[in-house]
Amino acid sequence: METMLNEINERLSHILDTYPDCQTKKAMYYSLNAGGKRIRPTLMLLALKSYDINYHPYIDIACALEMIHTYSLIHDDLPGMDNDDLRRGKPTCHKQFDEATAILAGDALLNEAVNIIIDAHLDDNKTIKLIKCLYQSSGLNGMIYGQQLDIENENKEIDIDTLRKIHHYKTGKLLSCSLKMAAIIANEKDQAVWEKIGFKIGLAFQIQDDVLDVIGDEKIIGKKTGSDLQNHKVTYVSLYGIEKCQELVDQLFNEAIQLLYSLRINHGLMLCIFEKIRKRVR
Ligand code: GRG
Repeated sequence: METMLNEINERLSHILDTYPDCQTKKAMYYSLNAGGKRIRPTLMLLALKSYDINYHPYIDIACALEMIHTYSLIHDDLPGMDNDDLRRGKPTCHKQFDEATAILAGDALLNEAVNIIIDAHLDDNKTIKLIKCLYQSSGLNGMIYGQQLDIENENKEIDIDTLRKIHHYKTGKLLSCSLKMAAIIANEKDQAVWEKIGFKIGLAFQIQDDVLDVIGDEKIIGKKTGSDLQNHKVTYVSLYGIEKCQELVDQLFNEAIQLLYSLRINHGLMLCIFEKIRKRVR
């Protein structure tokens, strides 16, 4: 997995090298290299590997996923959105640079991600399907809708169904897209199962985020904990408590594993990454 991470990082740097030198490029570089866990590209490439497919021709597709993820974080931190000063223990993009540069860096990542997929020179039919999957998952039928729901429900006493819906779109869509993209390349018939697995992992991931906001280590997470409580935010923890949340996370991972076993793949790699995510402390 370490080699795969290095390959993703090297490729992202190489992609950035192709753009003209300017503040926007520096900000893109800054945010892409600010310590992200690379969960989405890693999931995609490991899913490909579990089909015994050589993942190297597809690293750029995985990089496109990380670019979309990074754009969403840069824009999410902006004063007009969450107005955060810190991400992963470092100043957010607009704090390190300025607001205009952060907006442009996010916009550039969003726009260049599609060019990266086109320039990967895959079969045309696959290219179109991959682009459709990525941009439907991140667009207004996906991540952006999740953000919209989150904003309009701020400071409201929402119920569990609304909370689940927010997470489904905001976190689940892009995460399950990572796995669905692997299926588009490897075996299109498996897409629906991977999508379901992605939503289970995505929800578990988000519940873990709520738990980490209460019991996580600030130094490891890279931001202040307790913010949900302070902002009177309805979370899985406020609705269920820590212990029940941990049970829910385990249950979601077990359901994801059951689904995984319905696929004709080498299961070991995915089991390994699921376990890593299940035990995550940041
Ligand atoms: C398009 C403006 C705009 C926003 C989209 C996804 C999103 C909405 C905002 C990001 C903020 C957020 C907390 C989303 C929930 C998903 C989540 C837990 C993101 C963090 O993902 P990690 O932990 O991040 O994979 P790293 O730091 O490892 O890259």
